[in-house]
Amino acid sequence: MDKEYLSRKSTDPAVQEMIKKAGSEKIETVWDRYEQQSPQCGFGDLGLCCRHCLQGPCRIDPFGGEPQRGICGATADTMVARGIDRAIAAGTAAHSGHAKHLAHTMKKMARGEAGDYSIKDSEKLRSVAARLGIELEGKDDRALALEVAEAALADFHEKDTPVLWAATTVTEGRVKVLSDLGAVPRGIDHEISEIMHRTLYGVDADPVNLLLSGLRCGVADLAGCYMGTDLSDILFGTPMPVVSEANLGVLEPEAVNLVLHGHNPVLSNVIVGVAREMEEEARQAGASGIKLSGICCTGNEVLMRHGIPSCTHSVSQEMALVTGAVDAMVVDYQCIMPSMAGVAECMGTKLITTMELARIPGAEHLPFSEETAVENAREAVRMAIEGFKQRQGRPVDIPEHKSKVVAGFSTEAIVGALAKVNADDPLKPLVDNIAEGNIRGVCLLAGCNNVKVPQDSGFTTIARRMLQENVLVITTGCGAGALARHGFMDPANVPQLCGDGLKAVLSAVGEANDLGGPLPPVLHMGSCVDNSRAVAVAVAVADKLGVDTDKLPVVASAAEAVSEKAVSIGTYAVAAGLPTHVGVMLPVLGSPQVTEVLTSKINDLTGGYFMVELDPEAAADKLVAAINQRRGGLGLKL
Ligand code: NFS
Ligand code: SF4
Repeated sequence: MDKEYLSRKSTDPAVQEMIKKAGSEKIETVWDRYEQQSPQCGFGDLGLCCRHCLQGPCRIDPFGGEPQRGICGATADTMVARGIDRAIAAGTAAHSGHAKHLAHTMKKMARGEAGDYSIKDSEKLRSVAARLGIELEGKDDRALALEVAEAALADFHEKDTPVLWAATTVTEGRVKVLSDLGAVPRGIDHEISEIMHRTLYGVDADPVNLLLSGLRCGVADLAGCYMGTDLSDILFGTPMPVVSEANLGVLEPEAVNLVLHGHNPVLSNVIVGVAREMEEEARQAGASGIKLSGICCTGNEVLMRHGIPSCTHSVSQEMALVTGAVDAMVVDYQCIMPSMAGVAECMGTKLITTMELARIPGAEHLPFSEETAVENAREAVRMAIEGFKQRQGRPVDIPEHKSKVVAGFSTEAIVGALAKVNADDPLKPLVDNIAEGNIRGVCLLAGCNNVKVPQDSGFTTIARRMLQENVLVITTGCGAGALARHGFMDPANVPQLCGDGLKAVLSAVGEANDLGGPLPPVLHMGSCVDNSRAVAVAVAVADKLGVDTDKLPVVASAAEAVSEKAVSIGTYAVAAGLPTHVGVMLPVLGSPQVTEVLTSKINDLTGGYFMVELDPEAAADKLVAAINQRRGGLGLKL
């Protein structure tokens, strides 16, 4: 395997080492299977195939030849709009399913049925309850938590009033814009289910009407994400800055390596606590201790709250197993490749599924429930210790690469850090620096690593350019993972990465907080549901300036998107009025009408729009141009 071949797969040197190893040991990886799938179907790529009924599959000639309609008469525009709607619904179902799980956990906790959980951030509980319009007077935390959990669960079904987690989380102006468009959701599950209905055989054929319901579902996705963040913060604590590390080099050959992968902190958070108590058991088995690390968004959750290092992310998840050093990997749900079971078997790793809705053939299943959380977590740690014993005598290959990471930038942490600069008016320093141009704007880098993009290259290229242009970069999900592994969260790299204006701001805030140096170049805001935190910051800045979010010099980018969750997040970014870049092909280009709506016409309605740009340098140009245009609109100097 030559260098050029490897750098087309991943730009992470640790991952490259493991791809080489996988190649020499004939372990099949995601990149091998991508080659086996190539060339991929052009109809599918463009969104021009339909399987929504049993008369299909139908497809449409993108070059204007026959056929131009499906058997039922559906046009390219109808098919593409239906397809993208279903992707938005699936993404929304995932985020809000995660939030619903937390709501049930919180309800059980409040009723005394889940004794392993408690309220970790009572202040956040009170501020969320107040935002929802719940009366606080005379209520203790438990009673309030029950009301918040019930309000959360009530947001799922159809009701006469808007979804609370949507209507109370955006600016007042935005509520008006979305109401006028008919894009305020009335129940999260209701919007998902309505999309399944209208995209059924012979229901909605009007592309614009379809897209509008997709937009409304996207706003429901914001609600699901925001709820997920709120409830996690209440139950597990609101993240504050922590120092940690990222990349495969965090694995320790002498320790019990237990990797946490998936999304929901409801299990992983308990494992973190339990593992600390079980160190002695690990030492008795001959280990130096228990080394926890994370993958994907579960990794982000435990990094943000506990400083647990990140192992790797998304497309390179198999590579963690290829090290041979992982004793057990505990997964919950979402973004876990089914192939993990095969690689785990090859390497002698225990792959442990825990959730009823996410079982993987070949994995061991350890049923998890909130009522028995600590007991289940202990069992998982014991399985890892057992795995460690079985590993003895087998070789391991742990790449030496790892980067220092300062993470934990929740909205509260950012406001807290700014309050050290101006206690009376924390947002003033941020707003002033934007106005003066020390900070040109804000860019959110979010989403996954896609096998079609050399891993991390989209994120690092865009981040580099943004930082040079003095754009404040905030990040979530596997994008945050990418930037963490490449040193973008190490404050020592501020001088070489950031332009002068941004450098001065990061240094001033760092100094005011006695950090002994600047804030890191890029701020890690958490998992993908925590894109809600980025919305919260944007809404706070907009309210402070007295404008709506579509006027702010704020942009978003999912340079290496994979999951349907990225599509639903992109949709709410556009609904909030943000220019939103996607770095891979969306399956919409087969419909000129849908493409035009999403990339331009929607701009007249919400002020946001999608930009599809596969070249990250060109994408960076477009993002900077969009920021400059917004600055112009606010009368700020360029
Ligand atoms: Ni987001 Fe997080 Fe990663 Fe993509 Fe998957 S882990 S929820 S979907 S792959 S960023
Ligand atoms: Fe074909 Fe129409 Fe059925 Fe889709 S819904 S598969 S276009 S007949």
